[in-house]
Amino acid sequence: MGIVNVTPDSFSDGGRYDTLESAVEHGRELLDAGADILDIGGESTRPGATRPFVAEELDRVVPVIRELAAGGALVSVDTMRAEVAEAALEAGARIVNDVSGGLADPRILDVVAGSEAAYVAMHWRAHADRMRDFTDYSPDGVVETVRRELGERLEAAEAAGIPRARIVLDPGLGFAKEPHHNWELLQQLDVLAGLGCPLLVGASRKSFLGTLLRHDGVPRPVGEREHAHAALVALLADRGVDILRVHDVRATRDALAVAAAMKGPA
Ligand code: PMM
Repeated sequence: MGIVNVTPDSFSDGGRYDTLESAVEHGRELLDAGADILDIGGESTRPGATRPFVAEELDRVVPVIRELAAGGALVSVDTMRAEVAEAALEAGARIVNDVSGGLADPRILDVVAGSEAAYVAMHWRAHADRMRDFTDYSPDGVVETVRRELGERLEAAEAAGIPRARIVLDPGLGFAKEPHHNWELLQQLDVLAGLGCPLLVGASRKSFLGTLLRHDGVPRPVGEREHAHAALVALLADRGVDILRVHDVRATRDALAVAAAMKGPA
C-alpha cells in the first residue's frame, strides 16, 4: 500500500503532494514502483496535529481518489470521518482505512457496512493532539492490551454489519505508543493475527525508527529512515503481515524480493 498524503502538514511528506496534480502524479509513480493499493489521506495524524475541517478534507481527497480510481487503481481512503468515507466510496475508493477503528466517528462503520468496501481498523486511543497522554498499557502490557482493544473494534465493526471477511486489523504503530511499544507489537504480531483477520502494518518513516538510529541523542531525521524500514520489511516478510503501508514502494519491493530469494524456490 503506497501512501499519498494530500496534506500540508504530514510529518513525513507534508506539503509535497497537496495539489491534485502532484498527488495524482505521485500515486501513478507509486503504482509504477509496484504498489497494489494507493492510500489517499487528507488529515495528518502526526502527534500534536490539529484536525482539518470536513470540507477541507473532502476537497483534498475526493478529486485525487476520483482520478486515480478512474485510471484503474485500487484506492483506499485514509479517514476517520463517515462523511469523507462516503464521498470517497462514491468517487471510487474500495477500502476505508480508519486509523480510529470506528472510535472517532462510529457512523463510519455503517457507511462501510452499506457498501462493498474493505475496512481497516487500526488500534487508536485518542486524536493526535492528545495521544501522548494515552501510552499507559499497564497492567497487561502493550501486546495483550492492543489485542483486547482491537478485538473490541472488530466486534463493533461486525455488529455494525461489516462481515469479518472484509476487515483488516492494524496495531497502529506510533499512535499512543512509546518506541518500545512499537517494537513489542512488531515482535509479537502473531498475537494480533490470532484475532483472525489479515494484518496491515505501517512503520514507514515513523519516529520509533528515528529513535532507534539516534546519534549523540539526536533522532535520525524523517527522510533518513528508509534503510532501517527496508530491513524491517525484509524481517516482516515471514510474519504474516498482509499489507505494508509505505512511502517508498520501490525499497519495499526490493526488500521483499530479497526476503523471497533467501527463502529459496517455492
Ligand atoms: N499511519 C499514519 C496514517 N495512517 N493508517 C494505518 N492503517 N496505519 C498506520 O500506521 C497509519 C495510517 C501516519 O503516517 P503518515 O503520516 O506517514 O501517513
